[in-house]
Amino acid sequence: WENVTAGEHNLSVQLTNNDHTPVVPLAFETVNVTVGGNATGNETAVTISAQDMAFDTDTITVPAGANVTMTFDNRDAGVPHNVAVYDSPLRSEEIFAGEVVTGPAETTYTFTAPSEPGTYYFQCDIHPSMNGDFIVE
Ligand SMILES: [Cu+2]
Repeated sequence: WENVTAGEHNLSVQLTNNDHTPVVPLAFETVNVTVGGNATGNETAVTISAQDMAFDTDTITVPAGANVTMTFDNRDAGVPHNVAVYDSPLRSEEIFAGEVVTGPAETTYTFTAPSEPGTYYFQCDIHPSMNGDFIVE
């Protein structure tokens, strides 16, 4: 499994007949798993999509220093987009620049958020009018 949220999960299997009724005697097993992050538990997942030349959000918020998993869904057929994070709209410092994908396509970016809380900036590098605040808190 990918993109499993942090926390406790139960995984269960049960043996059944072809019609999905349980075999008798019952045969099943359950395991409890805890999905954690690193020692600080600082994992976060965000999703963003692009459609009709616009992102579906103008704000992305992540914890400071988090290991970010960003699922990006480009729904614009034949149009290349990415998501890139900079220090500010002046883009004097690049924090992360995601690979450009041509829609319809979904991709997963992973990067580390700045350790310093504040309001940063994200945009599509191909279409900088697609942008918003990348908030680190
Ligand atoms: Cu774009």
